[in-house]
Amino acid sequence: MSAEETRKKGFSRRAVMTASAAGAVVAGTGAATGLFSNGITKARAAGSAKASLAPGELDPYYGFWSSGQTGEVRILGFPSMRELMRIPVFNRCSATGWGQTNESLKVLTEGLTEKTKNFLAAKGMKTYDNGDLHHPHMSFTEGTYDGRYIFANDKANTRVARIRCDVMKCDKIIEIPNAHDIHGMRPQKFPRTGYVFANGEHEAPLVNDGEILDDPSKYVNIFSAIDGDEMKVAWQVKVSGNLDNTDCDYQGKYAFSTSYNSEMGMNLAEMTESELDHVVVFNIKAIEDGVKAGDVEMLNGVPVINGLKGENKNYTRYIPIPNSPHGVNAAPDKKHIVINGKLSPTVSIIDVEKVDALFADNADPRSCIVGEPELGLGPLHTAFDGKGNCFTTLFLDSQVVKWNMDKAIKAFAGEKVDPIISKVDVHYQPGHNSTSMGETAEADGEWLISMNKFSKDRFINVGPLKPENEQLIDISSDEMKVVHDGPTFAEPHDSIIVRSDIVKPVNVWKRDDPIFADAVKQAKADGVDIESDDTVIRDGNKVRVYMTSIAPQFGLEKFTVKQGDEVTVYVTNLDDIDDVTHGFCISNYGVAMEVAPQATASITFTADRPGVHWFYCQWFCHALHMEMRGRMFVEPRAS
Ligand code: CUK
Ligand code: CUA
Repeated sequence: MSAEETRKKGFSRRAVMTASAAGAVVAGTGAATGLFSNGITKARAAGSAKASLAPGELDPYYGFWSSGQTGEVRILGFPSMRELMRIPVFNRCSATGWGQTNESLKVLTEGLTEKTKNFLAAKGMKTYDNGDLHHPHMSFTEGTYDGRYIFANDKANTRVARIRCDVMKCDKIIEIPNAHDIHGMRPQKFPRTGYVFANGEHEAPLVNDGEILDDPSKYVNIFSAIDGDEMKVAWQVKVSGNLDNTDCDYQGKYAFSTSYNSEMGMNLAEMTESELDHVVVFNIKAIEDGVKAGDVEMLNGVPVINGLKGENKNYTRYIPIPNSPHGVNAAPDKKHIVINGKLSPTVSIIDVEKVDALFADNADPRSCIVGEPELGLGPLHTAFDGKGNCFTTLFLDSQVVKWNMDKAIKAFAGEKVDPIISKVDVHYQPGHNSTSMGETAEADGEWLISMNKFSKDRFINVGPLKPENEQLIDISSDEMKVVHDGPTFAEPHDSIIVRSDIVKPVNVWKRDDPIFADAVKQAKADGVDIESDDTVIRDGNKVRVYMTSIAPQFGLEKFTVKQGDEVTVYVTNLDDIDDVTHGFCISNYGVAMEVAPQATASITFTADRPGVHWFYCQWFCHALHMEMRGRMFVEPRAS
C-alpha cells in the first residue's frame, strides 16, 4: 500500500493514536496531544475531524448513560468518556436529597397508582427505593434529537421517567398500570415525541389481584403508548409473547417490538422451544382510530386494545423471526429496521415500506423482510454510521461486526456478495452499542461505544464484583479501532451520544420554575417573600422555616421548634453565579439536600430529637464554607 493509500484509508492516523496511547508524545504539523482526565491519550492529526481534548477543552458530544440497577442516569462528556454528572431518577441520592426533598418526593410519588401507594404505605414507604433503568432516549422532532427531554424506563417497578434537559433533573415519573416490568422503551421519531413506546416484559393476568395464579393461558403482555408531553398513558395494546425491545419508524406509522418467548413458556425449556419467535408491529393510526371508536376495554383508566395474535384486526401484525430476537434498531436511512437475533446468528432487516401490505392486503408477514445476514454468535444490538453501514454487538463472540445494509439486502436477493466488512474484538460480552447520533437521521459515523458486560482482566482487581467495560471505538474507517477502555459501575445497559449543540442546559434556575412552584405558593400563603424573608411560621404543630442563602451565610443563624413538630425547611439560594450551589444538612437528623443557584428546595421532617442540632452547608461554596452553618433548637416536650 502506498503512503497515499495508507493516508486515505486513515491508517496513518490510527498509527499515531496507537503510538500516543502507548505514552509517546506525538507532535507534527498541526498535531497536538491531550491527556484525558481518566487516562486516554489521543493525538490530533492535521485535518482530522476528531479533536483530542486537552485539559479545559470541551467534548463535542454529550453521552447519556443508563445505570441499570443503580437507577440513575449519568452524563458523560464524549468522546473523552469523562463522567460529568449523575441524575438521580429511581434511586436515592445522598448528595442532592433526591428521595428526601418535597420537590423530589412529589415526582417520585404523584405518578404511582393508588394500589401501589397503599401497598407501600403499609410498609411505611412513600415510594420505591430501587429501580432498574435500562434505556435512556432523548425526545425527537422530525427524526432527530431536539434537546427537550430524556425518557427512561424502570424494569424493576414498571415506571417511565422524564428528565428535563434544561436543568438535567427528573420532573415526572409515572407507573404504567396493567403492564409488568417496563423494558424496551423508545420515543416516537416523527413528526415528534409525541408518544413514548414502552414494552411490558413479563406476562401476567390482566387483572392481577390473585384470582388467577398458575394459569399462564390467562397471562398477557402489554405494550403502552405514553403521551410524553403529559406523561400519561394514552393507550395500551394486549399482545402475545414477552416484549423485549422496541423502536419505531421515521414515518410515524409503526412501532416494532421484539418478542422472545412467543411460546409463553414459564421455564427456560418452554421459553426456547420453538425455532421462531416474532416481532410485533403496531399500526399507530389504526390503534388511535380503534381507541376513538371505543374498541377498547377500560382498565385502570387506560383504553386497552386487543392486539393478540390471531385477532387479525388492523392493530398488530406478528412477523416470525428466528429464535429469541432482542434489540430493535431503526436505521438512519429511514427505511430499514434491524432485528437482532440473539439465539440466532442472524439479524433480520425489515423494510418499513413493505409493512403497509401486511395490514392493507394481509400479505405474508415475512414479506417485509428484505435481508437476514448471518453475522456471528449472539447478535444483540445494532448501531449505524449514516453511511449505509451497521455495527452489531455479538455477545457470545465478544465482537462487534461492521456490515453493509445494501450488500445484506442484495445477498438476500441472491447476489453473491458478503455484507460483512470487518470485526473487532471487545472485552467482553457486549450488550448495547451506540454510535454518535446513531439512532437519529443525523447519524455521523464518528464513534461507536460498545457496552461490555464483563471486564475480567482489563483492570486492576477490585474484588469479586467487577466493573463493566465500555469501549470507545473509532469507526471513521473500515477497520474499527478500540481506542479507550471505560470502566463503569452497575450497570449501564444503554447510552445515547448526542451532539453538544443540541443540548442547552441553563446555568442557574429560573425563579418561576415549576419544580419548586409548590414551595413558592406555600410561602405566598404564609405571607412570606421567599426571596428575602428569613422567618419561622407556626401553624399548629406544623412549622415552616423559610431561609435564604448567600455564600457563606444562611439567612437564619438559629431557629427554634418543639419536639414532635413537623418541620419544613425551605432554603432559597439567592446566589446567581454558576457553580455556587449550597447544601442544607441537619446533622444527626438524616436531613440533607442540594440548593443550586436561584433554586428553592424544601425538606420535611419530624423534630423528634430534642437539643441543639447544627445545620450546615454541605456543598463546598466559598472560602468560608465551613462557617456556613446555624443551630436548630428543639425544645423538649413537656413531660
Ligand atoms: S437490554 Cu435491558 S436486559 Cu437494553 Cu439489551 Cu440488556
Ligand atoms: Cu454554602 Cu457551602
